[in-house]
Amino acid sequence: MSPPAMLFQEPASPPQQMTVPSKAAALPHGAAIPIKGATNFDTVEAMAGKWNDFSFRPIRESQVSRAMTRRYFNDLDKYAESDIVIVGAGSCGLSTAYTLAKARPDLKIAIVEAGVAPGGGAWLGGQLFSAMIMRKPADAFLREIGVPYEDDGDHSNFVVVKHAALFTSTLLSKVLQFPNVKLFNATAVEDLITRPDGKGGIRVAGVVTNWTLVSMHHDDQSCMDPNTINAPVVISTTGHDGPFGAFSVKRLVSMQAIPALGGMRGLDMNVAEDAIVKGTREIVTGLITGGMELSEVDGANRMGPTFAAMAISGVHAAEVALEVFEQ
Ligand code: 48N
Repeated sequence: MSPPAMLFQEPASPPQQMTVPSKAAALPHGAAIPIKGATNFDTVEAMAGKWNDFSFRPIRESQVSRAMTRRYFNDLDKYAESDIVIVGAGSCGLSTAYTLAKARPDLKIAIVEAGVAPGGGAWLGGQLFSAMIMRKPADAFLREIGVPYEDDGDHSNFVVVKHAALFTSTLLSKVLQFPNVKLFNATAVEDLITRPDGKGGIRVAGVVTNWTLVSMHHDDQSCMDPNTINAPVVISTTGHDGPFGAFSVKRLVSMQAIPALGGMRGLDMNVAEDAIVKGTREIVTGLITGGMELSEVDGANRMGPTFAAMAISGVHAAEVALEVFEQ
């Protein structure tokens, strides 16, 4: 039975084909739109006083969208097979990335960071104070990456970076400039890719990722499947606190790849920092852990507001990873 005519009102005529709204839409990808009246300045100084006629070069919104999405999806494709994945872009993860990328420009290094802002806990010193303390000999890492610091001379056992953000922003800037490094921030590792290790256990062979906001809502939405990155080496530096803290080692326990976590112990600066640097290692085949995530595995003490161990644990984690590649 056909529905009554009044419910079935065919449109009078098919919608007019949308004409090309402007010449821009017909431009090939990335072509420059003819410059009409855009002002040109080679330096910021040259702009002084010329605001009445100031005008940016014209753009079409789709050009912005294509410039962003093309690059992002090219990177997703390129890093779907990475040599090394670093989970967590805190002070340890970034120090690891810097050391690795500098030593091996041939390796593809993907950094997966759950936060929109990388840097983890290293934007402030302690209790929201600005200055960052690093015990010697970690001042050597500061000189390596070009971070200025105050040093009271050889009789002093530590140096002071006047603002923790100076360390983190300098390190982040160096890491992001390496052509063989890609940072996927606002992206969470929500599982590990594993393979049998042939000895009854597992080896880690990559990471499972999702947008962090998606990862945080698996319990209130229907299934939102993840993405993956294959890599023979994963370096997990996910810290000891925060919504995803100590992620990889907790996951290794839940999949019974390691028996249990030691649980981070109380604060003891002298014991904690040496233990973290010395203990940085491959926890299971294919997964290296450093920084404060390690304190959860080993039951190491925490050190509170001193960051030397984070930087040097990163240097050690990079060395462990390179040994895997040199085997
Ligand atoms: O800064 P964190 O938390 O971790 P580390 O180990 O680089 O540095 C630790 C340091 O900041 C301290 O905790 C200081 C020294 N205090 C010690 C003490 O006694 O309290 O960085 C970890 C990063 C963060 O940016 C997280 O967002 C990220 O890892 N992260 C993840 N990213 C992706 N996927 C995950 N599953 C994930 N989990 C954490």
